[in-house]
Amino acid sequence: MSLVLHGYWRSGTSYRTRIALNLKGLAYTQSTHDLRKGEQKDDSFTALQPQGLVPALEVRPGFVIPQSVAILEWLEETCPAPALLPGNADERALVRAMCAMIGSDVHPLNNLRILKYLKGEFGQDQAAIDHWAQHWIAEGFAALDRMIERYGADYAYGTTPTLVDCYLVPQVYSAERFGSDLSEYPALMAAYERASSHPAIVAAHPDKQPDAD
Ligand SMILES: N[C@@H](CCC(=O)N[C@@H](CS)C(=O)NCC(=O)O)C(=O)O
Repeated sequence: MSLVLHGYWRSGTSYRTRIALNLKGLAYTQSTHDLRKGEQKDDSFTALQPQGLVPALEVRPGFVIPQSVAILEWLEETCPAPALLPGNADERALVRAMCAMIGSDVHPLNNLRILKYLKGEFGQDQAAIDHWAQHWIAEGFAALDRMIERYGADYAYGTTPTLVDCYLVPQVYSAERFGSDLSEYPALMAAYERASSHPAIVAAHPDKQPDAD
């Protein structure tokens, strides 16, 4: 299997995907699409991902998976060890719910195209944009903190890394960039600190990527 991750070093969803690939111990190469230059909208990339959003995982010629949630689920199905989902259905549902708190209810509201739209269509300045991002992060993190308090041990869910860590670590990175106050989420931040020192997760950090500047 020769995997190509189409992404961008600072993209949270690319970061999420790199964490899962690294935790699974899979080799991959990266093809960068510079979001600052709008390269995600180039025809060569929208031929692979019609939305023009990174990431996309090229598995083999002619087979590309768009959407990080689909990529992560595909990785879990095709490379089951080490497992990033627990063994029983109840627990898997909880892990997926915790992922969705970030993946469905926080990240999409803070995505580049949303923020650009707020700026361009509604004339919002950077302070208003940061306020907007901080608001949705605070709402999502408050709920997730309670879930981690209840279900986390060393990691956000249980004692080993799960898909929740793939979502959590990049979202904290993003929250820090938006200037969020993270002191109100002790369980979440403890899980973040634990996960972000895992070697596979360290290696996925944006600053360590070949396209980082
Ligand atoms: N639901 C998508 C979201 C992907 C996404 O929002 N990617 C961002 C980077 S984190 C992007 O490509 N933004 C480019 C843009 O907004 O034009 C996924 O999880 O893959």
